[in-house]
Amino acid sequence: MKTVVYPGSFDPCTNGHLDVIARSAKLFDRVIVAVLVNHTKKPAFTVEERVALLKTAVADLPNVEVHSFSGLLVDFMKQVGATVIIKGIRAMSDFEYEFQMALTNHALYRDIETLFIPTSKDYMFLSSSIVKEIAKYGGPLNGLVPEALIPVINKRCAER
Ligand code: COD
Repeated sequence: MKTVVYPGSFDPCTNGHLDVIARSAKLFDRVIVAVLVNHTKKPAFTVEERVALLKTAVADLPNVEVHSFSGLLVDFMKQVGATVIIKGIRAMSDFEYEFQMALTNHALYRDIETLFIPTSKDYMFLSSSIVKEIAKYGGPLNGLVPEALIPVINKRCAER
């Protein structure tokens, strides 16, 4: 059984993230979405809230689980017995950062491989920051995040 881990901040998850998750779920037996407990950044959503939003969004994907982790990703990978990291790539700027992370994670744990999934063209511009910016000024989030999450995201971003 091939287990892969898709790590991120997911603050909040977007349709870009969910596209990568759904495509990974078709390729692998088990996909673990791993939400980073950020100690340095101040996220809009707590880790529990980010996990809950993701769980709602992936409810129809039976081979997808949502976990949280802190510390090094490679240590989490060892804990869950996975050796493949999935990363989404939008642009060359993503690639440069993700390439460095892939080499670092491989240097930290030789069994680890990182697989890059290119974004779908509809989500090339999409990020959690863009979603928060639109929501803060009351703009429409339709098509950018799952419909069910829109009220929660709008409420939090309006409060900030
Ligand atoms: N289309 C496709 N992919 C996308 C899109 C989109 N529209 N938006 C985002 N993605 C991809 C990103 O490229 C990334 O691969 C993933 O989705 C998650 O994105 P974010 O922004 O939610 O998460 P990041 O980039 O902040 O996550 C960073 C990690 C948590 C993966 C990283 O900081 C980490 O592994 N931290 C743990 C400490 C560690 O082990 N560091 C490495 C060694 S120093």
